[in-house]
Order: sequence, then C-alpha cells, then structure tokens
Amino acid sequence: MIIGLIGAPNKGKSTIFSAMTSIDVPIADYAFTTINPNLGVAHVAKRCAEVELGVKCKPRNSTCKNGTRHIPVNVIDVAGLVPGAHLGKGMGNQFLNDLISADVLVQVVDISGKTDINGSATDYSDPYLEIEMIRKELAEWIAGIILKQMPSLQRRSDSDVGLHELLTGLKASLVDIHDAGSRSSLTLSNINWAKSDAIKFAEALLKINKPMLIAANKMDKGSEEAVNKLRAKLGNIPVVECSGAIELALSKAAKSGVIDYDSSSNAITVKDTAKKEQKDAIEYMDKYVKKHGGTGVQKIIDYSVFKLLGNIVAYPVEDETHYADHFGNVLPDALLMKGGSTAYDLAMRIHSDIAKSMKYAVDAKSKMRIQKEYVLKDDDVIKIVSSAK
Ligand SMILES: Nc1nc2c(ncn2[C@@H]2O[C@H](COP(=O)(O)OP(=O)(O)OP(=O)(O)O)[C@@H](O)[C@H]2O)c(=O)[nH]1
Ligand SMILES: [Mg+2]
Repeated sequence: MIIGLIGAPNKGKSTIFSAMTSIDVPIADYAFTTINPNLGVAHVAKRCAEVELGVKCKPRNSTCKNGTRHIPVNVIDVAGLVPGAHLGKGMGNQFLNDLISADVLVQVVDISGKTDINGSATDYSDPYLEIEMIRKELAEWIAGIILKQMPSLQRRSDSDVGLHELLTGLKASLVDIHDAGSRSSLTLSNINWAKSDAIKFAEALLKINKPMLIAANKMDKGSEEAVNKLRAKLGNIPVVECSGAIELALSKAAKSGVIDYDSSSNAITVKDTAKKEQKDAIEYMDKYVKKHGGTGVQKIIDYSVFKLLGNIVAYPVEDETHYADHFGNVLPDALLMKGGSTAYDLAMRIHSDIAKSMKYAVDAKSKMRIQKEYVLKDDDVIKIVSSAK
C-alpha cells in the first residue's frame, strides 16, 4: 500500500510527508526544494478490534494506543510538477517513475492561494488550476511512454498485452487497460494512435487506476469559502482540508516532550516544562485543531486507505478462543485487505503454503466454520485451518 504525494512546487508536500512519517526532510519556501524522492512509513488509524472484543491486544505488525490501531502504509513524496514538465520544464517528469506505483495520489494544493502554479509567491492563485495542470502532466507522461513504444506496439498482434506490459509500473491490470480503451473509444488491437488518442487513453486509465484526493493544505492561512469554491469546481473528487505545518509542529513538540499529542483523538496536553512562547504557539494550534476537528493529515491517510481504496482490516489468529497467535499475542496483526477479499486471500497474505493447503477457516468472533470463498468483513478475526506445517 503506497500513498503518493503529488503537486506543484512549494505547496507543502514534504511538510505533510514529514508530519506523516516523522522523517526530517528539506522543507523551504521556494520551488524545487525536493529533488530526490522521499520514502517513509505513515500509519492509518482505526478503532482496534480489542475494543469490540473486550480484550487487551499485543500488536506485532502495528501499534495500538488507547484503543486505536495504527497500521503502517508507505508514503512517497517527490519533486513538484510544473506546467510543461513533459517538455522538460522545472524538474521534468522522469521522477513520476518513482511515484506512479502509488495506489492513491494525494494532490497537495495551497488553499490560501499564496503560491502560484509554478510555486512562486503571489497575491492569489486559484488552486483549481494546479489540479488541472497535474492531471494534464500525468496524462502527458503516460502518453509519452505509449507513443515512444508505438512502433513496437503496432508490430504486436496482442498490442493490448503489450500496452499492459509497458504500463506495469502503474500497477494497472489488463482489465483496467481494456476498460480505459473502451472508455476512450479506442480499439486495443493494431494500435496506431495519434498523440491525442494516447492522451485520451491515459486520462481514462488515470481515472480508473489512480484514485485521487485533494489535500487543501495551508488551511491555517486559508478559508472555508476557498475550500467550498474548490469543492464546487471538482464535483466528486474529494477534498480534505489540512495544515501540514501545524501537524508537523505538533508532532515535533510531542517528540521533544513539550506536549502530549494524540493525532487520532486530537487531544493536546501541554507539559509544565513548556516555555511561555511555546505555550502561546500551542494554544494557537490547539484552537485550530478544535475548530477544524484535527489538522487533517491523519484524515488524508485514513480517507485514502479506507474510503478511496476501500480497504478493510482483518486480524489473522491461530488461537480463536483467545484471539491470539501461538505465542499468546492477542490480535497480533492487523492486515489491510482490499474490500471483497476472501478468507483464501487472507491465507495467501499470510503464506502461499498455508493458502495452498488451506482446509477452511474459523470466524473467531462467532466460532463458526467458514469456507475459503467467505468474503471478509471489516474487523474480522479469522483463524485459517491448513494442513501446512
Ligand atoms: N502556513 C502554512 N505553510 C505551510 C504549510 N505546509 C507547508 N507550508 C510551508 O510551505 C513551504 C513549502 O513547503 P514544502 O513542504 O517544502 O513544499 P513542497 O510542496 O514539498 O515543495 P517542493 O519540494 O519545492 O515541491 C514551506 O515554507 C512550508 O513551511 C501549512 O500547512 N501552512
Ligand atoms: Mg518537497
């Protein structure tokens, strides 16, 4: 599971990355601060099954704080894209190679409007322009890859498969490729596309294959009015308002012991050791958090993983009576699974040998035997019964 941060320069991508992962990366008030991609691990937050089951968990692959499970997901932050990136402007578009394997793209925009499409300071710039530009540059980039290989695609009788192979980096399935072909009214046999066809295809594929969320960042300097205006223009593309800067400052204050901060419940407690100016800054941030129901950074992760990608959480166990593994760790692993996954898919996630010799499974909550084809529900606790050693 990878969340990709994308956007024009100077919008706060690296700030959000750093807030999500606690990794220090260069952040500055000018364009192209980030050159090489930053990779890190963030955590999606969800109520732990220990609450429903009335037990105390002992996590292995994740952590649990006050009944909230934090499950790791990967995040990637790349350089800013500018108009004409496909023609080599700014940092160009080659770095999209690193980004495009992301399962979901979070486009960071400056909702305060104080930076323009190229990342320079300005009085006002409409963030909607950035969103259109990024879509266009992504489509240009994919179309460029296709057009470069057009002669060899034309030679193949199975050019749909060729296209699929060419675009494996996008994690698109052959079904996605066919779907994009039919949505853009293009035949995938004997491909002989003009640039406009390749762009149409790329746009269709992006819609199918790369769910997108807009992070309306710098909300501490923005307004509800600006968010509403953007939402009205975007239709069904979701917008989450956020302040990467406040989340980063809070997580740093927590790290240095000035406050206790729980980003899931938004609880901020100032320690006695905090100095006067620290207290003032925290008071300002606390007000922001209370007014907006959080900084929005955790919401970006949770919305991406659960709402946009439709994941659920499943807890595999070996001892269905105690909801534990064979060491006695209660609810040791919380696994993110695609909605619609089966008990067999869960077995595959544990080990292919276990899946191969799987006999059946047990729903640890009801203690009922379930079949391999059983479709997992969110928060299911499952024992896989297999003849594998
Ligand atoms: N007021 C405010 N400023 C922010 C926020 N997030 C980031 N900034 C500031 O915006 C500037 C750019 O932040 P970066 O995180 O470096 O932006 P970026 O999108 O990674 O920029 P590039 O790497 O150049 O593409 C810095 O001065 C940040 O402190 C925010 O939520 N509110
Ligand atoms: Mg950056």
